[in-house]
Amino acid sequence: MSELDLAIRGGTIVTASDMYKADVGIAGGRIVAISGELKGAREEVDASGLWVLPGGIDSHVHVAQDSGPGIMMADDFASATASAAAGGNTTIMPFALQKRGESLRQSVEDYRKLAEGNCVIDTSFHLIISDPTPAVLGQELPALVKDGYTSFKVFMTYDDLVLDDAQLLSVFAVARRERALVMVHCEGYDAIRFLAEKLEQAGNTAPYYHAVSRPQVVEREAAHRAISHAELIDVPIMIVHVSGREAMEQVRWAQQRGMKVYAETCPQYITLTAEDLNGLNMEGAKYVCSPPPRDTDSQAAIWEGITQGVFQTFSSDHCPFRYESSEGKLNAKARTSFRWVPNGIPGVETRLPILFSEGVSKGRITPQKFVELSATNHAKMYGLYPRKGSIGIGFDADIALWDPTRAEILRQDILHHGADYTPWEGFEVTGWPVATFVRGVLVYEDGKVVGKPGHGRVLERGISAFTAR
Ligand code: DUC
Ligand code: ZN
Ligand code: ZN
Repeated sequence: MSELDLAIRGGTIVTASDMYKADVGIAGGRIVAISGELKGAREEVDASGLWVLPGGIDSHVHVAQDSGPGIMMADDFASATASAAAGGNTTIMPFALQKRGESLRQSVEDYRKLAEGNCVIDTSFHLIISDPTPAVLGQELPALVKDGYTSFKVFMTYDDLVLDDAQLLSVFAVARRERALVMVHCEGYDAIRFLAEKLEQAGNTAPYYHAVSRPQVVEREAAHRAISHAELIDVPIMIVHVSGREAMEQVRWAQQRGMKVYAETCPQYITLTAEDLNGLNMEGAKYVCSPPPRDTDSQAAIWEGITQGVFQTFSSDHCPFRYESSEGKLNAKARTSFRWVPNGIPGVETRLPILFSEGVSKGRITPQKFVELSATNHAKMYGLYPRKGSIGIGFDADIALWDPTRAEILRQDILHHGADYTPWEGFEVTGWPVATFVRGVLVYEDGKVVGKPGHGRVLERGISAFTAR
């Protein structure tokens, strides 16, 4: 008599370290058997010719996040998790945003209500700290870390979010004490403001000037400052969405000095350039994100960083706004200046095909490195390992069945996100997710999201494997 709920037969399992042919047996939502040939299961899936990957974990996405007056994100939890499932992902990690003057705990509770009952795949929240008051630093943050919110993001730019150096240091100190992981958005507030004002005064207001107002030096300076603060406090940090050569070199420099400085990069920084913001009329707004895409030298530098191990994670930074919308990219003020174009692009569904195609199919990285960058390291970095992030006995049965030879052309009309465009319209990829299972339940198959909102859970997390002392 079989105890298996599901057997996935004949596929090639890929983990961050291995690649081999075996069947996978699942019971109670977990992987309970891996063997040459498994006998008997209530359900069977034929994975011949396919790769059996740990489902993607996208540790940097924005969903239903407050984006300022009159601006709405294009995805709620139902659409974001459906889109993520269709892209071969099984967990996403969005941000619960503290608005200034608000309690962090309240922000998390409000955000949780938006997610619960609506997710197709699992989700887990980072925190965004915009107001590090004594109560937040002394009581709320430590309590929230204990409750499983073990990572938080801080910003070095944006009027409503920027922290000054003293505030950054105070947050870093709490992170050190609680062994939480701080994610840092490295772009310098004052320099950006200075440049943006000069550009506007000269009448340079088109979306392209968004990139001009945030050059690499602005990111490099902020990265160096964050690294210096981390050294002072002696705390590990994660520099998110590293866009180009200059910030990558800062991270590499810190790592070579033995510091625990970690880094993330994203699809936009290996495939797009600032020239994409230079479209006709307002078309460039479709590519406005921060930091902005750079140039081909920076794309090469990001690959250098990926292959040298400078980057631990490859995330989407999915931050979707509709283009043809008064609440999105084409809001009333956006035509008056790049400053009013909401920052962010959709990408949760296209992250894995782009990394696989540009990385594995083009011979830049191994299949194992792909798994490390897309799933395993996200789980380790953010305290979900060994529950998630690999194919092994005892792991949640979060699995993407992947066709490594399937060629597709990325187009808006095949995607499931709430945005009305993709920055990768017409982009050719080789390698495609054909099915996604979350805790053993099929949520996506061949173009269709079949999972029910509510199957996805909101997860608490443990302490990062990368903040261990
Ligand atoms: N930072 C992000 O991480 N995402 C979107 C916009 C931003 O500035
Ligand atoms: Zn950011
Ligand atoms: Zn982001």
